[in-house]
Amino acid sequence: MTMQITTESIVDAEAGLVAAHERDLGAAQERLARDGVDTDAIIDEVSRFSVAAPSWAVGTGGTRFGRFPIGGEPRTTEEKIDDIAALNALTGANRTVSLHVPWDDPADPAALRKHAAAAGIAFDAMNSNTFQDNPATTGDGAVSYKFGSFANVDADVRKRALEHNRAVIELGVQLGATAITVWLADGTNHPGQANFRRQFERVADCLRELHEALPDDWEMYTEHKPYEPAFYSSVNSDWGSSLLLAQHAGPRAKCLVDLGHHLPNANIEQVVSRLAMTGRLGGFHFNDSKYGDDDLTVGSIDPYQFFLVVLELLDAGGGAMPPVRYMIDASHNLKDPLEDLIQATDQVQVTLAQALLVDRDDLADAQDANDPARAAEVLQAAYRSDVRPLVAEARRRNGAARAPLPTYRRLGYRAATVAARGDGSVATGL
Ligand code: RM4
Ligand code: MN
Ligand code: MN
Repeated sequence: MTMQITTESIVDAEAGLVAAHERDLGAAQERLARDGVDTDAIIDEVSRFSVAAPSWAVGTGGTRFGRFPIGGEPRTTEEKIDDIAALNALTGANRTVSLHVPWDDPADPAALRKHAAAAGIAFDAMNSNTFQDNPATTGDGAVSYKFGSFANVDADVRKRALEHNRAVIELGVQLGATAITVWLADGTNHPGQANFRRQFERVADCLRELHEALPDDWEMYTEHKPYEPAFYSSVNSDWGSSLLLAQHAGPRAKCLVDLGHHLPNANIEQVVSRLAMTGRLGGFHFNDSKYGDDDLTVGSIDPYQFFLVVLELLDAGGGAMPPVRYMIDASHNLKDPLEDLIQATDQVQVTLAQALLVDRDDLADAQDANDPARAAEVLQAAYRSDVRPLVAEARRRNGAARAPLPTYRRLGYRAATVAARGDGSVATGL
C-alpha cells in the first residue's frame, strides 16, 4: 500500500497557511457581500461538486512518438485507485473513478470494489474500449476492429463488440456503477471506403441492442468526436449525430460532451444548451484544446469559453451543476499526472465558483432589454472576480487542502510511489 494522504496530514502540512487563508476569505466575503452575494451558497455548491478521475489518467500518456513514464506509476487498478484516493484527499472533489475496459480488467471485481470503498472511492461511468484489438474482446484474433466495431460490415465483429459492451456493464454492476460511456472510433480514412448511411444504421442498431441490455438503474452515453483515429469520417461525428443515436437507442441513452471533441471554433456552450434542452445531456469530459482533441488541462487554453460552458451547465441545472456524469479526460505527457489532475480539478472548482457568481436575474433583465453591453458587464463582473479564497474554503470544509498542489509536493507522495512501485512502472492507458 502506498502512503495515504489524510485530513490530518494535510492540516499539519498547511499549518502555515491558516492565517493568510482566513484573511483572504474574510476580505473576499466582505467584498462580495457588498454586491449582495451569498458566499456560503457558493462555497456549499463547490463543496458538493465532484468530478470523476479516469483510471488511465494516473499514468503518463504518450503520443505516437513516444512516452516518458514519470516513475511510481500504478501497476494495477487497485494502485490507480490508491492514487485517485490521494488526489481526492487533496481536492475533496474526485470521489469517483471511471474505469476503461480492458485497460482495466479486474480478475476479482468484488475485491476491487472493497478496495475502492475502503479508499472512499466509488465507480463512475464505465468506458468500453473497442478501438483496439484485444484478446479479451476480439477473442482468438479471428475478428478485428480494424474496420470498425459497431459499424463493421461483418455481423460477427458487431456481435463481439456488443458482447464486450455487455461484459463491461456486467463488470460495472459488480462494482456498483450505473452508467456506460460508448465512444467509438468507427469511421473511415478514405472517401468511398464505406457507405455513411449504412454505417450509421449499423451503429444505431447496435446501440439500441445495448440499451436493451441496460439494467433498470443504468444509463448509457454516446460520445461524439469529429475525427481521430478516423481521418475522413467518423460515424458519431458531432452532437447532432450523437443525439440521433441516443434517441434511436432509447430513453436512457444520452449524449456526452467532451470539450475537445469539436471542430475548431464550435460554440460548445450552445451545444450544451441544445442537449440540455432535449433532456439528453448525460455526461461531460473536461479538457482543453488548441487544435484538436489535444487533451490539455481544462481551462489552460481558453478559460473564458470554459466559464461560458459552465454557465450553460448551471442554466441546465437551475443554478446548480446538473446531475450528469463529469469526468476529467486529459492526457499527461509532461506533468506528473497527479499534479495535472489537481490543477484540472482546481480549475473546474474556480470556474464553477465564478459561474455561480453570475447574477442570473440581472443577466435575464439585460437580455430582455436587448442590452448586450449590460449583459457583458454582468458576465465580466463574475469572471474577473477572484474566487480562490472561496474555493480553498470549500476544500477545507471537505477536509481537503487549501493549496492542493504545494501540499501534494510537501507530502512527498510521488517519491513514496516511486519507492513502493519502482521508477520503471508504467500504467495501462493511452
Ligand atoms: C477518446 C475519448 C474517450 C476516451 C478515450 C481514451 O478520445 O475522449 O472519452 O475514453 O479517448
Ligand atoms: Mn472523452
Ligand atoms: Mn478524447
